[in-house]
Amino acid sequence: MAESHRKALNGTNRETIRTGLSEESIRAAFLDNLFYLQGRFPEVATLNDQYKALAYTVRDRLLHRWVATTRAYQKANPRTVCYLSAEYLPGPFLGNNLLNLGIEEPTRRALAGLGIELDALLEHEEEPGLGNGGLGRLAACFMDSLATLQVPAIGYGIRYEFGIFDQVIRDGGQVETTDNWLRFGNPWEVRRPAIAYDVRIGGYTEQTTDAQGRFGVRWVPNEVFNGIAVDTAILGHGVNTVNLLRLWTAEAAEGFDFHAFNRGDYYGAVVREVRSETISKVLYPNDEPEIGKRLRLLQQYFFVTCSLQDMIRIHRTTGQPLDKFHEKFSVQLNDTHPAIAVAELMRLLVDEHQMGWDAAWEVTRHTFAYTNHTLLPEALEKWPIPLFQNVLPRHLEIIYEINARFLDEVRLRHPFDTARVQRMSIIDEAPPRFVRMAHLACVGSFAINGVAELHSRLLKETVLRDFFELWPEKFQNKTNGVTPRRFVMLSNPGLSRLLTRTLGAGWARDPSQLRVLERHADDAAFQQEWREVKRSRKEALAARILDRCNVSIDPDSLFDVQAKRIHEYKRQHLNVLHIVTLYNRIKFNPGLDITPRTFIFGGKAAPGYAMAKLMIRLINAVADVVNRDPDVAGRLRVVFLPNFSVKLGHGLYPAADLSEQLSTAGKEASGTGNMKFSMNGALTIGTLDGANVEIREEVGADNFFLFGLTAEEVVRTLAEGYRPWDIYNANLELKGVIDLIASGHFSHGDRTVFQPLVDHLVWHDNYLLLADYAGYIACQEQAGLTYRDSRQWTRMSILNVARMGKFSSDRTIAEYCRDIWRAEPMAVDV
Ligand code: 4GP
Repeated sequence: MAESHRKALNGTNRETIRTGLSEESIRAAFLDNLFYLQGRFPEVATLNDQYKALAYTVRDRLLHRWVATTRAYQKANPRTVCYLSAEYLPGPFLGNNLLNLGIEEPTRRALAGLGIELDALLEHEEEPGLGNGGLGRLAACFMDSLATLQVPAIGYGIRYEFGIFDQVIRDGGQVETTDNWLRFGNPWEVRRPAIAYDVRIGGYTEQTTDAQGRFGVRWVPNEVFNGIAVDTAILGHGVNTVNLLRLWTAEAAEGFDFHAFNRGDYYGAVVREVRSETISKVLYPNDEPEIGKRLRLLQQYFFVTCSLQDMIRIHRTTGQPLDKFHEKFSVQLNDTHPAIAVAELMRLLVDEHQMGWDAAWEVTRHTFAYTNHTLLPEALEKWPIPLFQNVLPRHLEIIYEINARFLDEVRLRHPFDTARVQRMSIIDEAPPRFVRMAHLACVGSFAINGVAELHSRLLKETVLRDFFELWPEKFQNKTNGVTPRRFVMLSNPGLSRLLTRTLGAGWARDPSQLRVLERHADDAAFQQEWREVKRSRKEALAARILDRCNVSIDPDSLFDVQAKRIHEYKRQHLNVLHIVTLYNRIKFNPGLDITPRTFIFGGKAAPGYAMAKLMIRLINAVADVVNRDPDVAGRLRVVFLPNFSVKLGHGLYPAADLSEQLSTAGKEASGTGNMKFSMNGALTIGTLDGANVEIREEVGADNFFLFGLTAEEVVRTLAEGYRPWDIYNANLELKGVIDLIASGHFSHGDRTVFQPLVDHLVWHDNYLLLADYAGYIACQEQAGLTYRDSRQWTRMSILNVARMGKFSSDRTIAEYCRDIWRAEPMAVDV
């Protein structure tokens, strides 16, 4: 045993080594884990060994609380929230767990004593990118808030072997590479081979008769495989509650291929195994039509059936009958991805547990609630019937039955209205016929919600209007929120310290306390400290950008940031039109006095979304020219930060001065990046869309840069026959910008590169960039001028933070608990 190890263990017993929170216990535990789990001693340990040893040290402290929580839940049998989500984007765990355990400082010292820097280990962690963007990150914020509010909950999902692709920028364009996040193993997960369920696929159904002469249905699948539980502990902040994130991984069913094997078909069996494991192999991108993606439907069914079987198992351990299932569990469908759950629960209850149809339907429709996350028609899932029939023949029968009964209800309410019946049907009759998953979700749920006030209203008025007319009582709004622990405390420790010194430590759990900051908004000394915090985050980001992108940026310039998925509706190209406008202005007037700006972009485009990829190419092309042009040096800089992730977000939100929220009004369901920026003191330039509306209401119109058409004006403009060509011709500055892009100025003289984008703007422009251009440019001018008045800007920044309390995900979760889940907190002792 290494001398250092022996010394560290001296006088420490097993209990404190596993659970103690002092510097000494942590150091002893770290060395113990380094030795026994990694087989290393300090002198030879690699960074990865050190990271693992620390992660296990922290995990021990979680497990202690996890066991206590499970015991407490077992004893009290509380009502439990189950969050079904095909995506989770939790971000790195190490820092967050240290924060929630309250042991960051002793850990830092314990490592420093061994000559190891905590920050290097934090940086080393590879995050699970098991989501595309907002929807997956929201699920992770909700898990954090559920645990922090001590609400019994399980998050169910898929343990993708490859998460969202890694983005590399090559020759100015996006290149996707596989995200091999499990390469070095994942110290946070615990595999539970004993918690495994059969997943059946394909085949046919047949009628059966039991001994009492009752008819039933038997599903004879042609494939069976297993879903195995892989658990991650989710600790609340400053509490002992550890909830479960249970992700399923697919494996060949044990014994299923014995046949093949006995016949000597060893390779046949192995191939089948490979095929089963493909199910949880890779995360699909959003923003691409999924029609025909059989594997995607398999994934959805896979995690839904495992999760429901797991809930039934848990419920049975309580000794309660299955007709009380909905009293034990409230199951939230995170968008339509898990909507097959409605049919699957019916199948499990009726076919597997011999419940009558009506009783099973009573349970089912009191179990589920559905959250919609998008109004974009292309994102509303529907599955072609031939595919569905092929994969889930029994579920199709069940859906037909649910639909027949449902449409009878519609006919009773609206006699003679066949158009309505067709519109509302779960089956879209247009060839080849489709299953509409949103309709299945609406019919099978007792509550339906949007994610911001405007979005919930538009849902009722547009996509789900018929359902709203039928069941107005089901409809609710739950405005999104984000966790202030990860997005302020963890990612912005300087701001966090300033807030705690000024307000006391309570703000992170009760962010309404931030309001007290209003009193300090004009205090010159406080303002100075506020600016220093921002400045230090900007310097850190500048260093990172220099390191990763080899571009040097000036921390005194205005950091103007847009970080989110790349999509036409999010209008990163409107931002580019502004950059080129400034560029042209300086070129025409070299002495022009403008506020120096650094434009920073981050975000991925779906691999099959050509226009979004062209937008990335445009950003990089403009960056390339602008950053090399001596005429604009010191005034304009443009950076595309590759491979945006939660971890990169930690460095980006605190460093931003201006947050770009440019979506065409009516298109962004809520947005959550907008909240993260504003909570870190960035001011927003944005449209009246999604949660921007409510952010502006909270922070005050004077502290928000508003531009653009309203959702109603957007609809009207398009209905009246929108002609972007006319706007292009009428606005000379805009024309100059578009012509410069079209001329090949940013593409080495090649006029073809950006032609599809330019043509689309001047001839179609269905996201109305040109209509909003003039307003946006004027608003940006205002923002630039305001930035020069640093007292005024700082005041606005302070007021933004002071008034963002509403957007803590704790508020959102408390509302879900009260209005939808009827779930109560339950404290856990250790
Ligand atoms: C996103 C929405 O686009 C975003 O507005 C919202 O804030 C977020 O969900 C969480 O509700 N949708 C997705 C998706 O990420 O994949 O549909």
